[in-house]
Amino acid sequence: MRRRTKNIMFEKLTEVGTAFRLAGKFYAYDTIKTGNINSTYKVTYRQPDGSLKSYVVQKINTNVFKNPAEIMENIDHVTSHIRDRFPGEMTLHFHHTADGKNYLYDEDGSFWRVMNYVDSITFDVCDDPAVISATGEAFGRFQNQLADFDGSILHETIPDFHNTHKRLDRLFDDVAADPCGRNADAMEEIQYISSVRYQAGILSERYAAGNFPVRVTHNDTKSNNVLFDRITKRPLVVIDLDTVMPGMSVYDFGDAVRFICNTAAEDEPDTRRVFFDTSKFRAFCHGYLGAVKNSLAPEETESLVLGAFSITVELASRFLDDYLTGDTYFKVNYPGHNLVRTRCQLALAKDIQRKRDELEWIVRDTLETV
Ligand code: GN1
Ligand code: MG
Repeated sequence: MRRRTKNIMFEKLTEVGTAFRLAGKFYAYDTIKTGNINSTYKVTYRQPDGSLKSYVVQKINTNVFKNPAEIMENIDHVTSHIRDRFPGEMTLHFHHTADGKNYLYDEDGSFWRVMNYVDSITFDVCDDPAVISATGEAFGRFQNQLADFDGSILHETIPDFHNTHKRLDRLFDDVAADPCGRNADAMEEIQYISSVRYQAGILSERYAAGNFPVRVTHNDTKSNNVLFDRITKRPLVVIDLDTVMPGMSVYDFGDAVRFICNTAAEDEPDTRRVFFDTSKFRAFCHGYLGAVKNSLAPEETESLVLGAFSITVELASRFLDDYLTGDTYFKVNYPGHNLVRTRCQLALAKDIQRKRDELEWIVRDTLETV
């Protein structure tokens, strides 16, 4: 059975590579397991001169991205902007099919794209303050690079993606309907989210009302979305541009620290191991604020910690909503995975709440020193 799946994948990836006119002979492929939505593979070809060249092939999850061609248009706009304005900067390079498209719909209706593989390392967990600071710097620089980019030309690839207020409304609608009879497993979690519902939704409400700076944001600032040079441990390029859309900088900041400052994995089942590490927070702030402090508005610097709390509650509510409605959005590795993720994110949100004063102080102190 395994062998059969392997052969099917091998055949499929060969077919995709041919459509994108990748040179050489298909040599090998690996599945890249990072990511909760799309399927990602590293494929390697032997070139006529005997050398090996690798590519990243991705199958986009069209249940999540309803109109994936729009993602590719967005990415084209964003990477062209960065290439034009910052010629020395590395950007993602996508391949084209014979009819000039940077994507392929195969006969099953699956959506594929191919980009060059960048030899690099990524960090899912990171304890090195220099690397954490460099991650902050990379996302700060990304924000700066898009500062004069006209976000109105971008498609909203997932409507209301980080509208926490709406996400929470949807969660409580689904709690009311309880379509899979799973509410009983999550009473404590539902109650906690209900108790912070207002607080977690304030920023998105202010943004929706036009009372918060609109920026072009990445919207998925996990540390493993920055590629690093293996030797120098310096950032090379920010990847995963699928959700670049107008949004709030404080959510990009918040999502990054939500991920990188967690003392455990995003889906750690033992919540006693889940804390928000203030030293890592300081390191991230150093890099991020060093890059953007001159362009942030006062209401942004004042909302960074609330941004971290809000986006953490938002993600918890998305995991929980997916659990309650039958696990149709995020890939799950075992039954109850989404509930485990929810509990982990809520443990983290509670720790951010507990440490709020200290975190605010770190932000203020960092702003004075960078
Ligand atoms: C998803 O698949 P990945 O890892 O790029 C999700 C993000 C979540 C993240 C949590 C389109 O991102 O919003 O923060 O999982 N992406 C989408 O790990 O929903
Ligand atoms: Mg992503």
